[in-house]
Amino acid sequence: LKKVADDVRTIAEENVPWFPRKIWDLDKCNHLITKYDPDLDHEHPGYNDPEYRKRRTAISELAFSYKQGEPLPRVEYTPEEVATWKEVYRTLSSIYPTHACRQHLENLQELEKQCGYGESSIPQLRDVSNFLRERTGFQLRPVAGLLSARDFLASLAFRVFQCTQYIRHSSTPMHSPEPDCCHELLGHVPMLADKEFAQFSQEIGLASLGASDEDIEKLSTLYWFTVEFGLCKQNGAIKAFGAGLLSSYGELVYALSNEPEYRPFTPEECAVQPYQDQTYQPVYFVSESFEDAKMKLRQYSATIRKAFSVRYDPFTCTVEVLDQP
Ligand code: HBI
Ligand code: FE
Repeated sequence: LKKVADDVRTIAEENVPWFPRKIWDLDKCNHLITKYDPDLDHEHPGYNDPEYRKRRTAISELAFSYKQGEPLPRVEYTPEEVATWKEVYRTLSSIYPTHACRQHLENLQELEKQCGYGESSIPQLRDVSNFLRERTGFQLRPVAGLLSARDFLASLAFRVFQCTQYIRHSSTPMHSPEPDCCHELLGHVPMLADKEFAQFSQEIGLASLGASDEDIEKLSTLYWFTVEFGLCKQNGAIKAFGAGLLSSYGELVYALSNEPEYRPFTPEECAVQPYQDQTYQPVYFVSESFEDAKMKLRQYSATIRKAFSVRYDPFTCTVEVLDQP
């Protein structure tokens, strides 16, 4: 009888997609999706600008050659790049007080005090990563562009956030088809400095490890409608916590305009909601709080079919794999 049970387990394990077990395995989580790459996407505002593409490639090289544990590369930004940053910073800062959630506002203030945030220079990932490590244990890692959802989510399990370092094209300061440092530094970083939100992010990552392609798709949709485009209730008003909103003036205004549809956050519903990344979202999910969203995510994660469970060991930066009882 025991023999049969062992065989069953072996078969289940063989079907599990590879996943990183230790933080250093993230060096292998580097599969890029090129759909919005300025060298290949004709719609990219930098497609017809060889100077921009050269610069974007040079900064991407820093990410390609990066190995876990090395000091994060510093980039000396050009006056043109800083001018783009300044415009983005100014415009977004003007509506944060009315549109951003409390955690974002408070942490952005801290970043201004402690991390050199402001409109006159683009913060360096190294300084920002050190700030986050102190706050929530999250660290940044440079990435060359859009990663596969599996690789991107896996890094969250280790409290590592994959962060682009190049900036959007100067002709479109209010929009970028791909993630850029404005999106990461203004949208994601202030949120990753919040303990409850950091925990929520890591738990999406843990749920993704070794999951089927179908479940990765669901988790990445869940990520999309929360970490990227999530809204939450605060003091009776709806505020934004999603980084895609907090880094896009147009969609941030639209999202809180009462024009789109609002639904209470339920992971089951959210995970299968079709979305598109070319225009504003037709529907947004509203969380009661990060605590509430985290508890709902936990219940949802427990329903994902896996032959094992995982636990993160922060002392060794490894994932322990436990057999389901
Ligand atoms: N890659 N660099 C980067 N940044 C993202 O925000 C990102 C990604 N790859 C996939 C992805 N987001 C989405 O699929 C999420 O829904 C996981
Ligand atoms: Fe993002």
